[in-house]
Amino acid sequence: MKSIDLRSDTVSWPTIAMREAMARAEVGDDVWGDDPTVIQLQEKAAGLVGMEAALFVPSGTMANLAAILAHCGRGDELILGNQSHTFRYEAGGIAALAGVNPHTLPNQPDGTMVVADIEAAVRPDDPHFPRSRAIFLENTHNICGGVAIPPAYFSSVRQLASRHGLVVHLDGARVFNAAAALDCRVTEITQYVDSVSFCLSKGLCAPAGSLLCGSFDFYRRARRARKALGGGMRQAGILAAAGIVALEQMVERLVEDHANAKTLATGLAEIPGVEIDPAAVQTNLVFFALSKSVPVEPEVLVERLDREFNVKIGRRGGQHFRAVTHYWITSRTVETALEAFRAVLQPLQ
Ligand code: TLP
Repeated sequence: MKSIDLRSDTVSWPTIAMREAMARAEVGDDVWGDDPTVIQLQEKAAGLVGMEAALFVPSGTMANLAAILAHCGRGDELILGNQSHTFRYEAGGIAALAGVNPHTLPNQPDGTMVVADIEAAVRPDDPHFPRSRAIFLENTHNICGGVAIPPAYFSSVRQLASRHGLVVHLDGARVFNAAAALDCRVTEITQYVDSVSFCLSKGLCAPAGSLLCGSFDFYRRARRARKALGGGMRQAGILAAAGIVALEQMVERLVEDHANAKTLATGLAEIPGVEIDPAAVQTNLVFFALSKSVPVEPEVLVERLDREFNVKIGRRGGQHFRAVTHYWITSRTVETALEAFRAVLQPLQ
């Protein structure tokens, strides 16, 4: 039996249509700009988010770092959330490789940073200070619960950034989930930012790759940064072919993942000792905690679900967990996963 893998949407494997497209893909050397399938993917991606150009990169982490390198110089300062993926989970590349000063502000439960806090964080022109250069936003916001941040917030940050001559980058690893949850076009969000990265390899199921999108000029700088980071790939059309299928076939269906996440959250809420507010689940990320009153240790829950029921969930420290729905998690598998949770957490009832 295949496992029910809820650790992340990154674990989703490519669809049959993707594998077929990969086998047929026309390829060339993309470092030389010769790969027709990569070019097609990049044009499609740029069009989707309403930008002039898009660059195919191996991962979301590289997309964000290439964006930093393209926007900022050494010693510049970047304003970003203290719960942002770039600050917390990208191996400190911002400092180690870009030489950029991270200026973190508290993320609110809705995934935003308070606009007045951002304004107050912008440095005056004084040789004592680093130069404020960019603002990083994230949508959906992963750690804040997979919440979708509406376009109006992006509009306010844009106005503030323009007043101070700052650029805005969006880590939109799951920006199509955000648009689906908000029932808006993705361009309603991306129109307010200078650059956006999004991932093909999460809910969209492609085996690898992200797109970094912005102006032609930004694209040229990002392409140089990608080369410096070792992210120039040769016959990358094999991967891009799966990405094209992802954009054509997997975006519209993300609402199904959100519905399954809601069912999972609702089912978990009915199990005594599981702490979760199903109303707070907006997309495909389900965060929950185990009350200390439950006589099951967190590591035992993870281990028994896996060993006895083939259900994998993410452990987030302490009593906290994350379960993520994606294409390979159907409404049936959600029910099976819930039965496993019940078997471990309420064996005598
Ligand atoms: N997130 C992964 C882990 O790294 C935590 C996950 O399982 O959710 N931005 C955001 C908002 C992300 O959630 C991720 C991956 C990335 C960037 C990085 O993407 P990759 O893994 O392609 O480098």
